[in-house]
Amino acid sequence: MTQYSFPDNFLWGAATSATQTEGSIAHDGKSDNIWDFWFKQCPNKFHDGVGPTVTSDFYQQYHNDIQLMRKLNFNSFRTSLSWSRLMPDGENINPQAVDFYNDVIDDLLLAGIEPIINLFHFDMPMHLQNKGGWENPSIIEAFSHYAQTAFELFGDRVKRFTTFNEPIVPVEMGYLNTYHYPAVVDMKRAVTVAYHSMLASAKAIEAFKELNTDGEIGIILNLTPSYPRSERKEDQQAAHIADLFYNRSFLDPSVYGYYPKDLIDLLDQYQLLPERVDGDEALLKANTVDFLGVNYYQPRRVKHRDEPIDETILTPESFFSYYQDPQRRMNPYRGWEIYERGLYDIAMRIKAEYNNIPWYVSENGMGVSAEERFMNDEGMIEDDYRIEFYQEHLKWLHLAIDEGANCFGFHTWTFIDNWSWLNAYKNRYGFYRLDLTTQERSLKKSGLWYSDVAKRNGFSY
Ligand code: BGP
Repeated sequence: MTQYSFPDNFLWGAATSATQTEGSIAHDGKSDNIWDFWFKQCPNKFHDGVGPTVTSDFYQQYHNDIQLMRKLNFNSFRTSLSWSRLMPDGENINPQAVDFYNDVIDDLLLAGIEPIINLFHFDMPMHLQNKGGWENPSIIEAFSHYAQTAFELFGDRVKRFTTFNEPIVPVEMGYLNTYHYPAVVDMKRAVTVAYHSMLASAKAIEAFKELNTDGEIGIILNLTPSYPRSERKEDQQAAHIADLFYNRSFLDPSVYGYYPKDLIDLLDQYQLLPERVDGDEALLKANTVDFLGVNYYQPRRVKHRDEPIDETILTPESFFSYYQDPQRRMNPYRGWEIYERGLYDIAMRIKAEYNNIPWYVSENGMGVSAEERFMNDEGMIEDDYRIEFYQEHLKWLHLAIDEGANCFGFHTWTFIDNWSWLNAYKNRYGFYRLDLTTQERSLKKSGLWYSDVAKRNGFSY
């Protein structure tokens, strides 16, 4: 048996987001975000017709849920603030939202759980989306005003904030395919959305630094290592381009404060560069992150694209193709590849190419359908597949840390089964099973296992 011990003060916990757990979407002054609006407009767009109204009801049940986290020996937990709850009209602060988030933060601290607070997790307030959302440059000021408000309200107790969770996702899902609102396909607009997100992140970081607190600010990125099909120059170039679009377009401005030259040249060549104004470069350069959160689910396997580029409908995939490695192992429910070593590769890359900046695994998890199949006589779901999934990722992470990776924690996705943007409750990820009829939470075997890992700061295998 090998003992896998993690560094002192390593963070153990889970992540989630406001929209996926809070519910109460029209309560206590909250205004609509794009999800609330879209669900009202087109419920059929949502899996099983289930929208963000059906959640684990964190808005009402946070106290109980935090006790459950404590039982699992969490020492940290990440969720997001709902922008449309905290500032329903973008200007005025909603006192009921302040009370709610204050209570959540205080409860977490009382339970010995560090709150990590994220500001944006896919949930643009509708009144801002109506003005163009991330496309309109005025969003940069609006976001930094919201961010500053959050820092002032909660920064006395929250020591780690993050500006965004996966900023590529609203770009990709909302502007390159039609899964998220506003569901358009337009690469030029997508690039603008990505650019404004990065400027907004930098502006929020500037506001944070001006407050001069003892806290830290980071960003959460879903990094997808891009592996070329072969050593051929063309496949390598395809992997390089996939990496530019999906990783480095957020990683480089966040950590270095500037964009990769290859990316700028490529966008320029296809007239895709966003409008830039004086001061943008300096803003990015001066406001880089203190730490990174890395969400890791799966890699990208890419190859040279043989078909000619159709300039009338450009997307990142105009410049490379995907291929399926016959050896790969899949999570058949979510359709994502399981490749644990990818986490090690990310860790080594951050060490070698990104100044070994402090980072933590901010999401990693396995969504599985129809888990009631695995329920034992005592009513516990025996999700050994999930335990194995985490164990294998943690082994690679442990090796990376041994080799000098500056990783300070591991958060799973997620704590209680939660609502998913595209799949509602089809794939479950939680340590606790959520009964949607009774709201009952029941511990899965993986939760029991994780509580032990968190307690012992590691595991033996
Ligand atoms: C991440 C998101 C989460 C969560 C998770 C699982 O990309 O940050 O919000 O949804 O993926 O994905 P899904 O719910 O689509 O299975």
